[in-house]
Amino acid sequence: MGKYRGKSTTVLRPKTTQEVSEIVKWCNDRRIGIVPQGGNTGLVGGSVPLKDEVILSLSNMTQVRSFDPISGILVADAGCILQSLTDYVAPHNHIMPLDLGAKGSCQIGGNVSTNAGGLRLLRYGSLHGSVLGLEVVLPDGTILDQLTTLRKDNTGYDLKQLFIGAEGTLGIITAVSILTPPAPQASNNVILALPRFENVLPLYKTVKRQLSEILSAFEFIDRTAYDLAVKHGQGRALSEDEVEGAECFVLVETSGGKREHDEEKLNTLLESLLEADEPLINTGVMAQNPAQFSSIWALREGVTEAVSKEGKAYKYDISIPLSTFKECVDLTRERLRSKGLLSEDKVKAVMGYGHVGDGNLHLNVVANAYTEEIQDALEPFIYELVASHRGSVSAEHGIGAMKTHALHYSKNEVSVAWMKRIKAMFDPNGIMNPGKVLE
Ligand code: S2G
Ligand code: ZN
Repeated sequence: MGKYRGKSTTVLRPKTTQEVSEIVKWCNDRRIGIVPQGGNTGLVGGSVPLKDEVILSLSNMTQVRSFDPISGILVADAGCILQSLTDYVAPHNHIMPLDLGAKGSCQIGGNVSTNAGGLRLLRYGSLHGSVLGLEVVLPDGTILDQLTTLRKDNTGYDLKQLFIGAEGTLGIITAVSILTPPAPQASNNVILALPRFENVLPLYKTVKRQLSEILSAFEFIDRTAYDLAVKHGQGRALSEDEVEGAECFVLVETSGGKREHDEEKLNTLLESLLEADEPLINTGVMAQNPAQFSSIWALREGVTEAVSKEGKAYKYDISIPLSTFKECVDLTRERLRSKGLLSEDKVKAVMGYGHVGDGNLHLNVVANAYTEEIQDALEPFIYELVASHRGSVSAEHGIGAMKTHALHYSKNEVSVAWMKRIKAMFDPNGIMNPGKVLE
């Protein structure tokens, strides 16, 4: 995004856990700050130095340590790129339990460290469930080997959970043991054009009921986000007249065991939606082949890239009640308009897209430049809006450096105080990703 810039004299690229351990011990003894860095695809500045910290890159740790094609349990170095692991398990008819637009460069260690959500959480759950074990180098250099490949292990406190989502502030994840699900025999998707956003909720209810176990993703894109994705060449799933009059779009993916069975379910769903007295959708297009399946996904996954090509993005990754998604986007747009900031030369677009099934809205404001005027108009306005709905100021992107001051909107004082005690216990010298997550 070109939003976070650090100054560091040194990047270290260790090849083994032992080397990571020796580096960390050296830095800890000398109070030298460390920024652990994976694919550097984060969106809240979590992997960028704030002062002169050493960057410890995991990019040279890319070994797959083991894979059991029966259980689907994969043990891999933290620096393995998500797409590489997807390609590794595919011939064994398995998939990774997470998928996100940054898969070509994000690393599994960073995914776990940020508890990345992505596009498959609705079906395969969060990394807190699919991660079975971790190998972590603690701030004093100690190697914490919890790299179990056990589905069940109820022996004492589940320490690994502390590092999932800790954003490198409690230690450096050097290897991950993760349960990969069997690849669905058949996947398909449809893109639906809706006349009004209000239809998303009843549509979600209908789709869940009709597709039930084969539903694997339910994503929405508002019209502004759709037009931007098409403008920047991120796929064109619908024709002009199919888009006509649509206020937002929904991408539904199915993953099941039998293509004919799943397609019959999808066709029945589309027919029932279109034949209803008051149709919830204007139209829908179902992928007829792998290329069209990818093109429909490219539209949703490509919004991030389209936003970055359009301008400077203020990204608010929030969890709020589904019924308030559109209101939050509209209130933000009105806020900017009331401040005289909604114009081609200041704020070009305000849009919403995201994971309906997870209650996760990606509220994005695209500006010509990052300015204090726009920042002040957006914050704390948006955080207060989220807090008014008892939502989360960070659904999946984490806190990083961007939201340390906003943590209190979603976590009470007692919770933050105990987080600080845990941080002080693991990292008394404060060398591990300083200035991130906690103030
Ligand atoms: C998504 C990716 C980052 C963003 O597309 O689901 O999590 O906010 C986002 O564009
Ligand atoms: Zn997302």
